[in-house]
Amino acid sequence: MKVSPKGRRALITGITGQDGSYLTELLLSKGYEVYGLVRRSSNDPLVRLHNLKSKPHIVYGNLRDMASLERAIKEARPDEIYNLAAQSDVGISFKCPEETEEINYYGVGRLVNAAMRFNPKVRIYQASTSEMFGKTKPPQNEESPFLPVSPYGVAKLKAHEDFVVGYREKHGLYICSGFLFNHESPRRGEHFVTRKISISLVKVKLGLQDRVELGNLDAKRDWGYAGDYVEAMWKMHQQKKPQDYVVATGESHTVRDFVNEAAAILAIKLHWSGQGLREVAKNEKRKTIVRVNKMFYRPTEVDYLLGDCRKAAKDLKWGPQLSFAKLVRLMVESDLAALSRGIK
Ligand code: NDP
Ligand code: GDR
Repeated sequence: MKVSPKGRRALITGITGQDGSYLTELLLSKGYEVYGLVRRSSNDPLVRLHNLKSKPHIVYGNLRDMASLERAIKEARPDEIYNLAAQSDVGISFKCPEETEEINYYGVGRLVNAAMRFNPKVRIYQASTSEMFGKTKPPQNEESPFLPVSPYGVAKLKAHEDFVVGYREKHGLYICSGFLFNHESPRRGEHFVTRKISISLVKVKLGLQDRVELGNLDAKRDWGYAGDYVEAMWKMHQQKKPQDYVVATGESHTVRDFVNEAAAILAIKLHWSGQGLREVAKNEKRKTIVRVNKMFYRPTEVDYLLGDCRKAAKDLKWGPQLSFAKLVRLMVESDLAALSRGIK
């Protein structure tokens, strides 16, 4: 018999991030009592949560601080934990590898140990990532080898091996990893490439910016919609046994494709020329709109991600709802509306 989620308690770490906001909406709509772990910040960390009709409970804590996690878990008394907190920027992980490991690896260990001590029956979702597949040839699925090439990917892989697979086997803990491929939305952080393109091209359209500078235009990513992906996280917690799942669309596009799709929505006609660091896209008036800047290249790159999510489709009855074209449109139109309001 299925237990109704109504009245169940969930703790979301990373609630202030993109996924945290969508997951909060989903769990509140299902009747969960939602607690969100928030770390102190000099800015308003709750900006993505302001428009929610009902509100989650906020508990202060940090994945770097064991005592704070123990306190948060004691207060939230969760049946389900969603560990979304991370230093999630792959590019920054090359610049801050220790901080990345501290949060994305040791932080997971702290959270899992604190949770298990409090309630050995707790269910934990760990936000694993396609970045762990790294250089592995596409399509990538649950059986594919892991070959991460960034400090971010390495830390996430170690967390998966030690605390997800390891604790499931050693302690019988209900813990699972979602190997989520890139997922985007109007709430995506502005330094990730999709949102950077969407905001920048809107600004170009409105005359607020001359051009956008990008790194590797040939990188291929399997981009889905964050609102769809949080549904898969929840479904992973409703299974009889904890298992790991790839969550993806099964379609891959280059960064250049994303630029073209966004530009077309804004009726900016782009003409590409040159190669590598000299590649540019100009508009009809021969003004440069996109330029490559090696500053945005990474020391090592994941070239091609393409997820095979047949296991999630079969077991979880999950599938992506929003196409690539609709996702780009959603992001561009949202930025256009917000920025147009700003200049009125
Ligand atoms: P975001 O960068 O939007 O959010 C990250 C969250 O982690 C923020 O709430 C941030 O808080 C919090 N956080 C960071 N460090 C700490 C810390 N030391 N203690 C407590 N909280 C902390 O990421 P997304 O929402 O995009 O991603 C969610 C998770 O899924 C991440 O773990 C990410 O690595 C993973 N993932 C994401 C994918 C994607 O395409 N979006 C794909 C695959 C995996 P603050 O607001 O204070 O910075
Ligand atoms: P990624 O996302 O590294 O895949 O990690 P990001 O959007 O940062 O990069 C995607 C690809 O675009 C290339 N790129 C650029 N990237 C950024 N950020 N800025 C640029 O100017 C630029 N130009 C080209 C990158 O080199 C890369 O190939 C995201 C994060 O959400 C992780 O937390 C998550 O685990 C993975 O997705 C799956």
